[in-house]
Amino acid sequence: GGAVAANQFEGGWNEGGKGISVIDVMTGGTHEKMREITNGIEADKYYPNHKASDFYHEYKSDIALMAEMGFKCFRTSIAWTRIFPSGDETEPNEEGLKFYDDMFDELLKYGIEPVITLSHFEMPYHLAKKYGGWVNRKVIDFFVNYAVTVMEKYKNKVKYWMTFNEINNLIDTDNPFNAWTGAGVLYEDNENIEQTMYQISHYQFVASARAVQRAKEINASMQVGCMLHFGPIYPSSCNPQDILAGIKAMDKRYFFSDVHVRGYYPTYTLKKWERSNIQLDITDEDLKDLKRGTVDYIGFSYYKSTIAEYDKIHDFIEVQNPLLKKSDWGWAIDPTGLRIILNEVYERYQKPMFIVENGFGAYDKLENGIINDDYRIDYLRNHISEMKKAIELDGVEVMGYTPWSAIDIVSASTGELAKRYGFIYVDLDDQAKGSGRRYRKASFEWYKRVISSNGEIL
Ligand code: BGP
Repeated sequence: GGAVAANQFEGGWNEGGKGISVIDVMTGGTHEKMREITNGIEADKYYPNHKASDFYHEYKSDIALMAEMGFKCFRTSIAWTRIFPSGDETEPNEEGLKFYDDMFDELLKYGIEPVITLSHFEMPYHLAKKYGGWVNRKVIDFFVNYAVTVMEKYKNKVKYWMTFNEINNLIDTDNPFNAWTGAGVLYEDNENIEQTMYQISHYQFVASARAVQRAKEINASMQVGCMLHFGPIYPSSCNPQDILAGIKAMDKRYFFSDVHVRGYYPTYTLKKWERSNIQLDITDEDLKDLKRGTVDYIGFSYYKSTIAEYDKIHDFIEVQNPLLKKSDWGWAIDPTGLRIILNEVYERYQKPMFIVENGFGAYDKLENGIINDDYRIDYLRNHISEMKKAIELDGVEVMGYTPWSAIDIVSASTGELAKRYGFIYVDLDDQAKGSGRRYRKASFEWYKRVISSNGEIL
């Protein structure tokens, strides 16, 4: 299939009763210029997610194009603010529920299985402003109310769910976008940022665990996954210190999947909290929830790999790989890294793996209605080949593959529509100017054959 996220795709940011989300106050940026988080909507600023690719109005024709490629599933998110515009209401917005009801019916009409992320960088702005976002334990209940409402509503249309998109972004506290898009939090300079990050993470772990338990009560056949960004972090040399640096660097990622999958905090984290004197609000009930609400599968995004080099002050620093080619945004192209991460994560947890993002962002060119994206075909062909080796040679259980992105959408990090990932080109530029017409790229026909041959014809 293919993947997108509501906030990067739908547009219709204030239609159908939808409330403002944290991404709706983020202006457009570029590879060089950071996006800005404004205080509310400022009249003279440009917000790319307001219109995005306008799927909100184009969904029937876009889904018909996905069906033409032969999609068996389509990963997207439900925009929390379409269902609970402010986030703290008790009753849902019926217009929002109807939009997804109609959209899921359109997918199922073609036999396309919806795969739904509950929170993908688009939580209600009101929860950030009034409650401080996920630093507030109350947000757990608001999230669970939202999750239960949609799981109940769509219990016979959606079987596969995920809770928090790339929850492990939170650990990189030096990028303010991670806490803002992932938790509605803007760190203050004078606070203990690391303590706040772990507290936010804890509340999201508890919220995820409660959602998993409620899912099973609603429909026992539901499968709920976690969602992380995964990629190998290689040691920069065969020096044992660098090897250890690589292992400790991976703990940044494994911390999140360990809690989601095993249901308790790993010892390396407890020791970290002890030596950093991190005191969290964790109740016995929370710990019981974590244990009872472990996930059914591991959803993850794979784009690139990185390198860790021993550093006596920070344990390790991440450096670029001189042996790998990079995308125009500097992301290392490493298909073997996908096979490596599939092996390492599967052997760690023995849970089914779902690659819910894998793709190549590029400046595609539309010339006379043609987009020749052979570079994207190469990237995907090589990654699918490595995925096949992981399945056929290494015995990894891979339950699905939904490349990012089914169709051109707004980039999360830069807000650019020009950073294109889709099999389908959308004729809009970074200021939402253009016909909005859809064009099949070269990769569209290629991927259609990949799907119809179930990966035999690459
Ligand atoms: C992941 C997100 C997606 C998507 C992707 C590509 O972080 O889960 O939302 O955006 O990365 O990144 P970008 O859009 O920044 O190029």
